[in-house]
Amino acid sequence: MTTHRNGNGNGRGRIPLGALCGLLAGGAALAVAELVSAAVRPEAGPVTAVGGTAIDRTPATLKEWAIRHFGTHDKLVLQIGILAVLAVLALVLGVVAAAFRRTGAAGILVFGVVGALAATGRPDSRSAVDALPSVCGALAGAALLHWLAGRLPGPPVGAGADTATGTWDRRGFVTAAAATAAASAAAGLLGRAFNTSGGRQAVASRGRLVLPRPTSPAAPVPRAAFLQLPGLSPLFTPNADFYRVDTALVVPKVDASTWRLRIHGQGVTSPRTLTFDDLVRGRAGELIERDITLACVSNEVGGPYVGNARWIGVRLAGLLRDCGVRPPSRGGPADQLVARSVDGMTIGSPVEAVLDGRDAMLALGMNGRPLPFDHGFPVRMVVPGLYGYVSACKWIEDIELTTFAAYDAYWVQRSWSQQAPVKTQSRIDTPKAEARLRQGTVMVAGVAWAQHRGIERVEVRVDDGPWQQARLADQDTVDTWRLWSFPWQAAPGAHALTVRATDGTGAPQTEERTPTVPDGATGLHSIAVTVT
Ligand SMILES: Nc1nc2c(c(=O)[nH]1)N[C@H]1C(S)=C(S)[C@@H](COP(=O)(O)O)O[C@H]1N2
Ligand SMILES: [Mo]
Repeated sequence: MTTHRNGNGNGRGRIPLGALCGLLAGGAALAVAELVSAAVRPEAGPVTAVGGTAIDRTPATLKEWAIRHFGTHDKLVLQIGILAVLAVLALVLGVVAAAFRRTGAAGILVFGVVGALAATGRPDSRSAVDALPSVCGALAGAALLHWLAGRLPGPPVGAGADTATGTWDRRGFVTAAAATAAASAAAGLLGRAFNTSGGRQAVASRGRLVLPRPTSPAAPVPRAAFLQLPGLSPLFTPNADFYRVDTALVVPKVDASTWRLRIHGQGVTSPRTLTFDDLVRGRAGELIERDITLACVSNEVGGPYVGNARWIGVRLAGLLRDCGVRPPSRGGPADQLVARSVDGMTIGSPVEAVLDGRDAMLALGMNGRPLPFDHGFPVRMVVPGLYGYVSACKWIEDIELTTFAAYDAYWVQRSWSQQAPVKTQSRIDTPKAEARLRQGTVMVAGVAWAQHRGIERVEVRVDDGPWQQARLADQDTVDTWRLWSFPWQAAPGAHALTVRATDGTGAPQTEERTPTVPDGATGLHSIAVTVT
């Protein structure tokens, strides 16, 4: 039998009520942290910071698994996972607080320290102020738990140290809980609203941008390069549909008017710091417009992480030469160009490739629009023929010339190759895998890419039959993917359709299946369909 105190509280419900207090305190902590992060930096919020740290520390295999299963939602899944874990821990701390309220409250402070360490340890953290959201949130949560748990009914186990200030009656507790939850929700939503509308300067600077007229426009696209069939990718991927792969839990919002790009390092005889205006006005180098297909090394055979766009930007080779950079083949000391982004990503490209005459650029326009924030506004790199993780730094702010021997960039530190030219690939877009089709003529169609080598031939195989030539749409450039189609006389039954491409050097796509790690998947895309 439990002791009666103040005539109303008996011990029943002390544990579940404690758990509820824990949840309320945890929610309040996150809400306060969210609100404070709006004043500090959205990226400094504890969930974002811990999530970012988790992304950086996740082994490549697990990351591949997450991308494969959750696709572009992998980050949302991660954040929900963190919140779920925090909710369970808050419940536990609440139960602890019901017995030992100082210990429970101290537990919340420990989480504050973890969040603060994660926030200040991020590569984009520039000041200890980033600890504030976690610290303020934890202090608020701990104080709240201490207060709520202090008046729970029944005797606290650790009663010796804790003198209760009274006991909640039912109405008092419900009122306190509801008020706390409402205040947390309001603070959290307010913080969220500030955080998402944040970067107003950045949004304004993007809105003001009028894309410059390129001095070297893209060559006209042959009319026969376009091919429109239901289910087939368009030649140009609309910005809104363009795949997105990056480690940013909060998309960086960079103000173009204060943005700077520093170019420095080995063999850079005249280091430069460029403004956005320097790029737009052509003072940094020739403005070129080019059609380039971008592909992710994490793309599985037949996967979606590839897209084609028309980019406008400054030719990187001329700019680097103006800074004194020479390719290794001409005696330059640096063989690696390391691009660094505002969010601390590092991407290393071979200097030789960047200077070999291909259209490597600092892009500021994508399909006739300023770069979308998701795709690197204000400036990103694009290098035809190399996977994104070794070429396409978004939100770039620094270029350092160094060597592959001296430095491993972000993904290379995580078991990917230092160098990764795009592998020849082809994909069936239509029909879809497992489609049920009517017998007769079925249009099989898709895309094939081998950036900077071009696509020379695409063939389709039905079941174990012979390879048959597909019809190729015209080539736009060797740096773009090529659309193809194959009118198939489909007979009833279950069938497998397989595609293979041959690149511009005459090398057929390899049939050997290899995983995406360490330098891109190989193998043929094959789908099963049923014809009735
Ligand atoms: N700052 C930054 N740039 C980045 C990345 C990143 O995580 N952070 N990911 C790279 C990878 S792996 C790819 S495939 C391309 C994807 O570009 P997209 O999201 O515009 O399609 O961006 C590259 N640039
Ligand atoms: Mo990628």
